[in-house]
Amino acid sequence: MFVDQVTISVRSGKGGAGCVSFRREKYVPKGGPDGGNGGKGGDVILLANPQLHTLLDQRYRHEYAAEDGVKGQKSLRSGRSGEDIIIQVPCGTVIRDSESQEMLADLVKPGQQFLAAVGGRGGRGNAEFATATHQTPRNAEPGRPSIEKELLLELKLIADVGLVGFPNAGKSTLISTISAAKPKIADYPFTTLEPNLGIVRYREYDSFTVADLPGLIEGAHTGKGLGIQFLKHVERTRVLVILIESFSNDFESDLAVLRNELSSYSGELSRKPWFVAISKMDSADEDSRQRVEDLKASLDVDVHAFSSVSGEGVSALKDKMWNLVGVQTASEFNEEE
Ligand SMILES: Nc1nc2c(ncn2[C@@H]2O[C@H](COP(=O)(O)OP(=O)(O)OP(=O)(O)O)[C@@H](O)[C@H]2O)c(=O)[nH]1
Ligand SMILES: [Mg+2]
Repeated sequence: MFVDQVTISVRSGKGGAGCVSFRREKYVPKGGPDGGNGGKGGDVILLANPQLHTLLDQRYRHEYAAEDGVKGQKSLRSGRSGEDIIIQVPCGTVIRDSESQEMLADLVKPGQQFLAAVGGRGGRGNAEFATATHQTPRNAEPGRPSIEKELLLELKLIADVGLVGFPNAGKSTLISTISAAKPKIADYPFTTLEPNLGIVRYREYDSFTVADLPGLIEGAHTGKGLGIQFLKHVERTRVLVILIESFSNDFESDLAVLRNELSSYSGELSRKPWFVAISKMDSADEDSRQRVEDLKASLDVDVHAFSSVSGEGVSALKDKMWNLVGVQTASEFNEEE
């Protein structure tokens, strides 16, 4: 199951109380204060783990509490600190305060962390309060309280390539052909209800990720079909491939509809680098082949014909994806510099 939004509550550990104690030894009549400090409460940390691709774990468990610090003890012994709790989430998880909706963190890179709730400091024991004039302090500090928060976690997949197209265009078939992903494929619309991520092995040592998205239809931005909610997952793909099947009667108008749905979602989506891929070329007749050629001539973006069934054009399609991702990555890199 693909889960892309979930609310969790987190609580850090309380600090352990400082201890009030006086040294008692056989031949020392008046021992000084020897109460140790309390231990710090555990932190709650969210950690981006590249092995995870959904917030499913957090759907099943939504309360997380770190351990409290242990109180201080006599003989100046400090209490043990409470254990931190580490919540593993997929890369691409955006963390918000569930009340204010304020964005607190965006865990994009593997290993990136967010300290969601810091553990309470331990209280100082009475030994720390001894001064030259006040040698027998009977006070110690309580530990600092824990912090509780409700967090909204939202996953926005990070893929290199996003596949966008009408239902039934052959998006899932393509991803199952070029990657090990095994999405459901069927000859009816809206087979894919949740995005699938596939890793495409490229040449010997390289790879890139492709997201197969649910089908888009005209009026999706007004809620038709599955709507455009899931387009949040293409917000962070580097490039888009717009898939149109060779059976289409009118490539240009299909393309215009799809482009319009993308720009209705956000201007940013429509500015992403993209090209067109015409699918199911194995079943294309002479007429469709000619229309593909006409489309190529009329557009100033690339048009690439392929078939997942016969394999025609698939390897060149991978090359195209790889090249466009490479160009885009290089320009992002230069922007960062
Ligand atoms: N002839 C032919 N049929 C194909 C090809 N690729 C996909 N199909 C068929 O087209 C139908 C739809 O394929 P899917 O991959 O499920 O399409 P989709 O774009 O993922 O559809 P949704 O998930 O509903 O949006 C299935 O019956 C596939 O077998 C192809 O290259 N050639
Ligand atoms: Mg599909």
